[in-house]
Amino acid sequence: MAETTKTPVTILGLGAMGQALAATFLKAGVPTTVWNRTPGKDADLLAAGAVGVATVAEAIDTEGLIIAVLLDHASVHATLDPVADRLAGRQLINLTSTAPNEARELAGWAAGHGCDYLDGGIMAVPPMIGQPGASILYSGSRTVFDTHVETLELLAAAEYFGGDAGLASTYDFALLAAMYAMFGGFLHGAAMMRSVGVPAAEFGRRAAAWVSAMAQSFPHQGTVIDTATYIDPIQSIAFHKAALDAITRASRDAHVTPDFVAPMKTLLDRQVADGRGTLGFERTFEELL
Ligand code: FVH
Repeated sequence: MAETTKTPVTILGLGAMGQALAATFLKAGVPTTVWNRTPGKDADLLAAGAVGVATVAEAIDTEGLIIAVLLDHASVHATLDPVADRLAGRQLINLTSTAPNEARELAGWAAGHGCDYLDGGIMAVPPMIGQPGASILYSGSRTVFDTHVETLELLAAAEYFGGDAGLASTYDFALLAAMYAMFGGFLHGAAMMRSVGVPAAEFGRRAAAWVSAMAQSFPHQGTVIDTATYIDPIQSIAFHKAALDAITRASRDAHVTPDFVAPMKTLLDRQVADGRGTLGFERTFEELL
C-alpha cells in the first residue's frame, strides 16, 4: 500500500460536528485520531479507520495537527488545562464556538504554553461538512493556517482573516446574529399566516424567495452605513416606522405577539421622537453603537 503523506489530525470532541469532521478526514485518507470525554461515540469512526484513544494526554501525544471541536470555551479549558504542559511546540485549531474575547484568551493561553493557535468559526451544520457551500472562517496563527490549508479545505472552504484570534469569531457571531433575526422574522410571519390558515411550509417557500431578494440590498446598505449618507433616502425612518406600526397592529389582530418586531419598532420610534424621521433607515445602525 502506498505510504500516505497526509498530515495526521487529532480530533478532540465527537459531538455531531466532531464526528462529521473526523468522518470527512477519514474519507479523504487523512490519518485521524479521535477522543471524546464520554466513551462510545467513536464506533463508526473506528470502523472507518480512525484510531481511538481513551485519554486527552494520549490524543495530544500523537503527531500532527490538533483540532478541538467541543461545546464551548469552558469545555476547551476543561479538556486542555490538564494537558497544557504537553502542548509546547504543537499546533492547535479550535473550531469550538467561542466569543471573540474567549478566542483571544485561548490564543494567549496557548502561546503561554508554547502552542501555536488558530481559531475557527464553522459556517455549516454537520451534514454540510465536506460539501460545497460549507465554509470555515479562521484567524490567529497564519503559520498554522498556511501549513494546513489543504487539509482544512477538505472540510469546507477555508478563509483566513488575520492574526487577531477573535476576528473569525466576530465574523461568525455577526453572521449568526443576522441569521437569528431572519429566523425570528420567519417564525413571526408564519404565526401571522397561521391566523388565515396558511401552512408554515407554504409560507416558508414564499419567505425564502422574498428574504433572498431583499438580502441583495445588504452591500448597498453597508455602503450607506460606511459613508454615513443618511440624508435624502429612498425610504425614510418615518416610512419604516409606519410600516412597523401597521405590522404590530396586524399581528395583534391576528393574536400574534409583536415581541419579535418590537425591538426594531423601538429603535425607529426613538429616532422619530429625536427628530430623525426623514433620515434613511440605515441610520438605525448608529442606534446600536
Ligand atoms: N452542530 C452545529 O450545527 C454547529 C454548527 C456551527 C458550529 N457549531 C459549534 O461546534 C461545536 C461542537 O458542536 P457539536 O454539534 O459537535 O456539539 P455537541 O453535539 O453538543 O457536542 C459537544 C461536544 O463537546 C463535548 N463536551 C461538552 N462539555 C465538555 C467538557 N466539559 N469537557 C470535555 N468535553 C465536553 C461533548 O462531549 P460528551 O458530552 O460527549 O462527553 C461533545 O463531544 C460547538 O461549539 C458548536 O457551537 C456546531
